[in-house]
Amino acid sequence: MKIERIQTIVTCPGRNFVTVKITTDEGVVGLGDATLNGRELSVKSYLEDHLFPCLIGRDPRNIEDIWQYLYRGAYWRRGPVTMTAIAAIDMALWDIKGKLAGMPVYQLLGGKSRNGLMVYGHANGRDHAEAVEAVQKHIEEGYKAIRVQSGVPGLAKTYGVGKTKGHYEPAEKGLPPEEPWDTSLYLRHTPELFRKVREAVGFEPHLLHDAHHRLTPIEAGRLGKELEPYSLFWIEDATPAENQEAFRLIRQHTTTPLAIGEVFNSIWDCKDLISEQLVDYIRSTIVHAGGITHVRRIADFAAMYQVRTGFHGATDLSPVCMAAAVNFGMWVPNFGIQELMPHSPLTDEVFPHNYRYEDGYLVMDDVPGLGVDINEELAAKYPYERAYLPVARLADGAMWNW
Ligand code: CS2
Ligand code: MG
Repeated sequence: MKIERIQTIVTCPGRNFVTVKITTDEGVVGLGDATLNGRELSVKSYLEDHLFPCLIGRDPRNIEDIWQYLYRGAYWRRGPVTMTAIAAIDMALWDIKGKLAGMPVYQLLGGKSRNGLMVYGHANGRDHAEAVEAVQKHIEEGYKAIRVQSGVPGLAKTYGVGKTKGHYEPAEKGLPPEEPWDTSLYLRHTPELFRKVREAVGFEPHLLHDAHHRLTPIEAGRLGKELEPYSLFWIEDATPAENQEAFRLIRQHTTTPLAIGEVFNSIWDCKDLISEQLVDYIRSTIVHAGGITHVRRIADFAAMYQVRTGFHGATDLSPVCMAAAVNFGMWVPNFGIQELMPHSPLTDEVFPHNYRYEDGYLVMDDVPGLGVDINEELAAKYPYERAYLPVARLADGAMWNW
């Protein structure tokens, strides 16, 4: 069996997605997500200019060898562009293997460990009252876990909160928008937000919060400590982790669980965080961390230290990645939670998929492969549109982490 054809499909049904499609000489098709928000075309070029020529004629069943060939064989290892490109090919090969076996990918990984993946939804409010209302709405919709983000009084725009009520989409068309940031305002208002939410809905729903890399380690320690009375499921991305040691300082000050990893692309980015038990949840997901083959390695390593998965699932992860994540989550023994930020109806139409939300969980049927498709005719109607994530600046104009 041979890889006969391999191509990328770029589409923008409201936001940009890059998809890899591999076709075998027997006509079996596999799909992989290759979307890297705001840097989409670099991955497309990496794939088309450098990887595809090496793949034609290879046996698509040799997933491990192809992974090693693309990783070890590149000499220049790691990095978000490389690892997203490898991930897309890996996903497509698992999809093909599942279709060949007539089994869902979770069966190939080892079978079902659970009936569904507990998800967390996004409750966003321009102010605390609106955030409380959004939490209540999620509870009515059956969510067992809810991430809460609110506008910060004094800041014109805050990460995680849309311009209009309810809707939030981080990337914007055109050049990168600039947003203000002020840590002291944020730290003053965030504990108050969670006090109000707990007062309104009690302690049953799990509550999560994303600090989106804005804090220094000691500030993160303080926030974690001040949020302890509200019993959070996690604080995410409390501080950047280029320096993994930073998390030692946070750990010394708080028992609020910590999650990190949506921007990581390799096991080496989280090796010390995991082995020193400096975090509780690892968020690196299939599309940005080398595919199922590599994320499985991260998850198994994490299991040794009681670190659980909490995969990234924002709208920039296409339904192809979400289908892979659902298969993975059905199997992985140390599953923690899965982020769910529903795609637009148009995106769902371009990528028909089997997984679905049911009463707080993502579930899927017993379908071969990943259980996701692409409507190429519809995709072709929505060509790529330049879009970027915002950048953040402090009051004096200096750049900050967005
Ligand atoms: C966020 C993302 O969902 C999350 O936790 O951090 O919205 C993130 O900003 C985007 O996915 C970036 O592409
Ligand atoms: Mg995040």
